[in-house]
Order: sequence, then C-alpha cells, then structure tokens
Amino acid sequence: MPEKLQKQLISDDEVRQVLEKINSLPKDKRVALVVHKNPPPDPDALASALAWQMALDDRGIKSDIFSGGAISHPQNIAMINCLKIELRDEKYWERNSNNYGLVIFCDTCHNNAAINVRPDIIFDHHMNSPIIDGCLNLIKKVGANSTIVYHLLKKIGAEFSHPSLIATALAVGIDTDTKSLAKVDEVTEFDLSAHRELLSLVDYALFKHLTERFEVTRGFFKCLKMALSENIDAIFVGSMAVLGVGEIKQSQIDYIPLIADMVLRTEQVRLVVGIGIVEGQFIKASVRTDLESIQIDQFCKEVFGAETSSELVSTGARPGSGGAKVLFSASEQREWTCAMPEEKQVLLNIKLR
Ligand SMILES: [Mn+2]
Repeated sequence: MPEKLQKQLISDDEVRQVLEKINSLPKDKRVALVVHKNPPPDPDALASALAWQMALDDRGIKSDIFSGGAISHPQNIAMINCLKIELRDEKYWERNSNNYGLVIFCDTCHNNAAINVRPDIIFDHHMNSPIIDGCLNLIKKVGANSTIVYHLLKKIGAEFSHPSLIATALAVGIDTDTKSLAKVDEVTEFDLSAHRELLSLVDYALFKHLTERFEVTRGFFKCLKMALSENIDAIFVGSMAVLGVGEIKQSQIDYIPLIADMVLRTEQVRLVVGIGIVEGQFIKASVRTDLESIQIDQFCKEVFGAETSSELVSTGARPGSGGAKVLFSASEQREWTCAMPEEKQVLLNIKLR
C-alpha cells in the first residue's frame, strides 16, 4: 500500500508487541532508554526518551536515560535544564547493567547508541538503521522520532495533558527535526497530525523558549563576531557560505552548527560550511544544507579527507546536517600552538580555502 494511504503509523500488532515486552519486565528491573552519542542527543532524541520515561512511570515502571557525547548545544542544554532530564552515562551502565531488564533505543540504531548493549525495542526514523533480529524494530520513515513515540503512546492510552511536559517535549522534538515542519520532503501526515495535536496541549511559553528563545552565552556572540569579522562578501561563494569561527573551546563546539543554521537563512544560500579549531587539537566542521540532492556524509568525506575515519564523520541525527572532525598532525599542532593570534587567523584562512 502506498505510504500516503496508510492510516496508522503504528499497527495494532506493533502496539501489542510493545506492551508484551513492557509487561514481561520483572518487577525488580528497570528500563534503559538509550539515545544517540554522535552527535550528542538532540531535542528529538531527548523528548522521545523523556516521553517514554514518563509513560513508564505512570505504569509504575522505573527507567533511566542513557546518553553519550558532550552536550554543548544551547538548545539541548535548555531541554535538559527546563525539562529536568536526568542523564546517565556509559560508566553508570557498566556498574549497574544488572538492574535493567529491558532496553529501548530512542532515535538511534545500534552503531550510534550511547551504550554498547543489545536493544529489545528500537524506535528510530533513520532509514539506514540496520534491522536487528529478535528485536522489535519500529523504524518508520517520518520526520521525527518524537512522531513515532507520540503515535505509539497515544495508542496505548498515555496521558499527554497532565503534565503538559510530555506534550511540550515531543512537540519540540518534532519541530526541531523538521525545521518547524518546513522540510516538505521529509514531513509526513503523521508528523503533521502529531505536531497539531501536541500543540493544543503544550505549555506554549516553554515550547517557544525551547524552540526559538533558548539562552545563548556571550561566548556564542564572540564566535559569531569571529565568523563575520572577515570581509562579509568573501564568506559567500555562489550558493555556498564558508565561515571560520577561529579557535574555540571544546564546550563551544556546538556554536558552529548554530551559526551555520543562522547563515543558512541568507538569501540564495543553500549550503553552509562552518569551521573552528578546537583547543589547537582538531578542526571541527559543521555542514548545513536545505538541498535534498546533497548526501552530507559523502560531502564531508570528500571535503575533509578520505582518511578521516567514519566515526569522526558524523551525519547529524537530522537530515541536511552533518559534520566532521579532522585531527591535526603533530607538526600542525606545534605550528598552531606557536602561532601569534594574527598568524592563527592566516592559518585558519588557509584551512578554509
Ligand atoms: Mn531525530
């Protein structure tokens, strides 16, 4: 049946299988909700896991969310703070794995999960996710994982209005992954209905805060100043923009995609490459595009070198976004450490070319 005519995103049989797995969890065991690590969890992943955590809690089942990677994007930080999301890491898993009886992956597949464990259920919307035998694979071609989780939780009768926190989280997840439903090639009728139904339940002030008005730091504006300090016209090359944010700290890495997202809004610009040098150790690049025709992972590999190992080339959790990390050689590192600020600018410009 063509996808458009499919009435339900989640079949009755899938609901039955999910409930069967949840109901067979031993009373003394917890559920591990696992999100992706590279890039670190974004609003869609965090919302999916949080919604599950609250829905399980309603059924008297305790769970923990496992994440990996340094979370530095201001929007992700706002999600964690405002929604009071508690995250556990791989080390915690290693010490406590015996406490868990069910593993649910949210917005990730096996090769990019925060912890190395076999999942029982996978919720994902990345269509390249490998199917795992013996695992319930709920991998659907929709704009956001939050859409899958919403439709499933709705079918099992989860409550979204009390507290409206779940609705807000899931709406933010869908909004972020679909660029406010503007990604017409990816947004499905299921994303539209989930977004519409959730919006009527959200804490609107919090929704706006998490989608558009999350706090940024002064450091962000310093990066922005660096990125724009060059001759503005030199940044734009046809429909492409290339910008360097200079040397940044590890904790500022996510300013690059944030700036790239802003610059992607420039008239006629369809592709943005943002580059920064992180603590003199490596080059971090972020690529953003609204062109369907560009395969971001391929693009990153070609531009940033075939020798860049695949784990250092990440395609974002969201289509149209990706990045690369290119390690400095020992001599490049020395050169960078010894360089004066003006020389650093010149070196960065050379790298940009
Ligand atoms: Mn997602």
